[in-house]
Amino acid sequence: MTEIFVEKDNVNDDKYKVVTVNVRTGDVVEPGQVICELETSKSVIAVSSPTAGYISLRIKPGEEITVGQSIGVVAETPILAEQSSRLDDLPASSPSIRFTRAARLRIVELGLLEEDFKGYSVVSSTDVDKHYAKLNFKKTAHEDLQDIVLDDERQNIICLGGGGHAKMCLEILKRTNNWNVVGILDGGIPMGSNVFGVPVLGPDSPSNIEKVREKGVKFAINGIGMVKNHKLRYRLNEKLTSFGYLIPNVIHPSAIVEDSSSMGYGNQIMAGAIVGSGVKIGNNCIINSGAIISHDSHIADEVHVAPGAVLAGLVSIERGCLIGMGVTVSIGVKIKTGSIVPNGTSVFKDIN
Ligand code: JB2
Repeated sequence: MTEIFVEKDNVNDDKYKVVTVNVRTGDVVEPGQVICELETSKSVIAVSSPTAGYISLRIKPGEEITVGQSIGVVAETPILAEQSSRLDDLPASSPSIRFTRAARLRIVELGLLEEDFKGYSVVSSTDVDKHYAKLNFKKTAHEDLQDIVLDDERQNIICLGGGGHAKMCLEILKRTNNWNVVGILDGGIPMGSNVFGVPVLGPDSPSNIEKVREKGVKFAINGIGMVKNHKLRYRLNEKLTSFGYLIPNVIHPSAIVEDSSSMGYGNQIMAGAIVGSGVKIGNNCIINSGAIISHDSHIADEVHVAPGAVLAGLVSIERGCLIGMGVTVSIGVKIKTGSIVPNGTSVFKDIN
């Protein structure tokens, strides 16, 4: 049985208001399926099911809930789910510090310890990332940046992140041949190692980002896909822009981008994607492998259209949406800011 905790979306909030509840007790849910929406002081956030199974939620629209509170469970059987919904008031297993599931996973991923979070009452994955960044920042003196070799013939560019998505971006940069990737900034990969021959220079501490810029590197690419935490991706874009980097569009040579389409900056159009006639794309979007954006559609900033998603003509996707793998969106449909459309879904009506 998996508890569903509400993570902190912004440091100032301790309470959220339940806007919608999209499931009923006993419904079968898929991992990533949006189960409810909560209003924070800044936006409305979608909460997704952490796993597949029978759901039981203990919240109602209009209710105010505490950040970090368990709002329900996903269980392997409907009976377990129902039993759990009657145990609302049992204390958490760890009365002093409570970790969200995502936080626990992140702690293991980053090699941290739960004891590192003494003094917290609730720990979210964002808290874990922040703690990790602080540790890295402390460890990183100004000179803890590997040397950079600039190229006079090509444009020099730095890549943030060296994981799965970054690899795909590096391949595009390599193929187009106009770019010299001077290095990768990623605190999660040992400094001095390399990804596809590109050296890992160190973490992306502000001093490192600034230092690379001062050495004359004007361009940067955000190589973080962060399906699970796409807000980190936005923050990195803001960080790069604030240090004066230009974030170019990178387009795989096998992608088809019609002449009549237009896009801002920082977009990543991956292998085999199709951007149709009259399509307008904002800034910092990922149009992932094999995705199809049909004619006259409008994709706002920071949208990720995952591999194999198909958008019909005149579709409008607002800022910060994640359109899952294999999703189909019917003609003219509008999907509102920050929506997460689960893998394989067919969307026939507007998501408001
Ligand atoms: O704040 C950060 C940071 N946090 C994690 N700054 C920088 N510069 N790097 C950061 N990272 C690093 O991002 C981690 O240390 C790790 O090396 C990398 C994330 O790699 P991963 O392969 O886990 O995820 P991804 O974001 O590259 O790719 C995800 O999203 C893509 C769209 C994956 O789910 C892919 O499968 C997916 N195609």
